[in-house]
Amino acid sequence: MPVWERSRKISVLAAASLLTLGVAAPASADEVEQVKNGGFDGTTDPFWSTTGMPMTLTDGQACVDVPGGTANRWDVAIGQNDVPLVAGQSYRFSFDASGDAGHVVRAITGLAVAPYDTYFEQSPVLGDLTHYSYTFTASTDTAQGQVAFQLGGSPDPWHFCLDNVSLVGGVPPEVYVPDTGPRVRVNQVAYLPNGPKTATVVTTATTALPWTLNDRTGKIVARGSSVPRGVDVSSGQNVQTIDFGRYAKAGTGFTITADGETSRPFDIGADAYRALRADALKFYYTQRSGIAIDGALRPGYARAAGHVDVAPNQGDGNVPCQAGVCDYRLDVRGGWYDAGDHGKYVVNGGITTWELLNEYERSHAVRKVSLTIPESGDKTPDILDEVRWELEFLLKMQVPAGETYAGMVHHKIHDQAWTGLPLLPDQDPQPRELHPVSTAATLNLAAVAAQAARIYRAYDPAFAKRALAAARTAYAAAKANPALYAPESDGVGGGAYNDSTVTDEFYWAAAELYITTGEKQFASDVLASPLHTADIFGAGAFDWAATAAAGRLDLALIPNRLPGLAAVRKSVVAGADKYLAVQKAQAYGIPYAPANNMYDWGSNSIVLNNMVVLAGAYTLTGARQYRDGVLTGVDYVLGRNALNQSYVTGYGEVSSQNEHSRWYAHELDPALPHPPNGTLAGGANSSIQDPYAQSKLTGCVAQFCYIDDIQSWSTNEEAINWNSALAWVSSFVADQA
Ligand code: 9MR
Repeated sequence: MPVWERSRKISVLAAASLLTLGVAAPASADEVEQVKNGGFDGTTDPFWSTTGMPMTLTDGQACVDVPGGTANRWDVAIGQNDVPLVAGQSYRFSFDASGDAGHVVRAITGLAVAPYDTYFEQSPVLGDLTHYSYTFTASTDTAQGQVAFQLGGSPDPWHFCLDNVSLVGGVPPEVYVPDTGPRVRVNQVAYLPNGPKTATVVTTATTALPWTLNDRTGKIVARGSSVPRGVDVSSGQNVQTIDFGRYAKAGTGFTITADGETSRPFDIGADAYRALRADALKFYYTQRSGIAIDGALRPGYARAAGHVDVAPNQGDGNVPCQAGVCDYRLDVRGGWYDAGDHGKYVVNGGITTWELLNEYERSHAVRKVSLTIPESGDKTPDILDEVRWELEFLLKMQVPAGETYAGMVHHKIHDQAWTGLPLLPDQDPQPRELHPVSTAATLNLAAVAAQAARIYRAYDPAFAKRALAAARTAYAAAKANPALYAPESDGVGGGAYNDSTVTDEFYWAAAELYITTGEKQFASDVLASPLHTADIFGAGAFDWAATAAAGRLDLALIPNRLPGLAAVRKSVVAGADKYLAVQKAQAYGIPYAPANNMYDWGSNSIVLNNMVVLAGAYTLTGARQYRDGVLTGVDYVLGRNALNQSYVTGYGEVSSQNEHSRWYAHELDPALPHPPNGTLAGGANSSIQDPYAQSKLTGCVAQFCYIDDIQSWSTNEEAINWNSALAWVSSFVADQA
């Protein structure tokens, strides 16, 4: 697991929810204080403070004048080291603090020595002296723990006082119970008037229940009986389903009532999907690296250009390789930040670019959608202008002619070490490094540059030519270096994106090169690939690591003359049939049922990508069940789920809004924005790799392995490859209206 912001936070919940659940409170062990002299009796020892920021004892409190003008929270701090922590033990971390109004303290428990992992953090906004208390469970054993109060990041100087610092071990662990609201679960955004409409009700009843559909005035406009479905595996809940698809009138503020519960409100209409199609794509402008974000285009989101060689950034204009990897430097400015971090990774950029360009090729209406970006108003569709920002970056990652591995592509470029949150892109002080080339990255460039060549030809023939030349060079280089794999171990300062199976990338690249050029050599490679006839539609159809379906879908759906296309198309329909069967078997209508009920990292994007296959089958056959499969699948992402929430910021009555991001870090700093509307959260992830999710969700059943907190990077990050799935599917849905 990459060493990144290891942190956890806990709100005070415990006793009340234990009672309502009827769960016995855990027996308490001896509670032991771990902090020495937390009351600052006569001295501030053994607390330390950053050089240049002395502590003074004032009325029995430790106070400091915090200097202004520092960049990061951790640049100035007070703390105590040598605090022991025992893995699995729960601690109550409490203190009294005051500060000039509106300033923030980042209170952490972490490691006092490199790599300074944070195990638990809270960032309360200060004012008058207030008592703060949190409970968390330690994930690591160490004798070198610390409690610290980080005070940096303010442009102006301010005053901070601290008292009664305490870390008590052996306290009862906290039991987290998500607030899931009414038991009737609906798509909180909208159902299409001419689409299927299904809801799920969580109930102890095992026989059919009456339900009503009420309009915004409360008038009953339809009624029926639900269908008992037994215990749903993905949630562990006993559920029934409600089919109100026969009601086809548009309107707003509908609700469903069943079993004494009334759902959150929803619309019937298509407007929301036209808005979502635009918002899901507008997401990319504010992910851009190397350009200032214009507040006139994105009110509330203006920020300075990131990584353009202006201090404290080290910049992406002249980036060296990691030690021993190469002796040249590259200008790799531009592109999109991958996710909530400041890294830029070719394989994830590749699949994202493919999906957005595929949206352009498959959904005609998207060509006219304005994304309010600096390029809006030129002759090129906005979606292509936005994708071009990434394509230019991907092309820069290719090793120049004359160098070792010329034509291959560097796997990624990111910080030398992980940074913390919040951190605006232009404030990142870390050195940037190019990581080794990989066969996977090289084939990603070959695939998307080939795809781009046929798409941009109509708008910019010179660029199309350049892209195709780069694609050919990359493909040849990958054939000459077919087994240079990005290792799992390369995960410091950025994600590993390790991948040691590249038959799928070879197949995909050959397919795109063939579709664009029609050349025999590429057709032969496609036909010779074992993946061409394999069943590639597994639990998830495609993602950054598994790209064969991108090739298969394009061969089936983008005009080309490959021999045997009938079988290719049939295979896509067969894949869609599998996802339909999975969807029908599940009472929440999810076209995803991973082995052992283990939801994968970024599961929302997998759910959506499986719907891209359903949509492909609809295009190929015109059979309504595939279209309905997509429309029903969307319900899950927008609120018809065990947590009763939409995973798209700003869409639905209750939606994710604290996605893990260094610059949309509103939860940590009220001066920063939430992610923009139309941002998709990664979603339920059974492996809950981050300590915060572990502290809340250990033992969670599939759909429940999610929490809308900025610290949960394994369940709640935002990412370019997840939003591309949302953009693709929302465009398809908007097109059905
Ligand atoms: O989405 C990626 C997931 O499939 C991997 O299992 C995980 C660990 O390597 O990394 C995820 O991608 C993250 C990347 O490594 C760094 N930027 C943020 C990405 C989303 O969480």
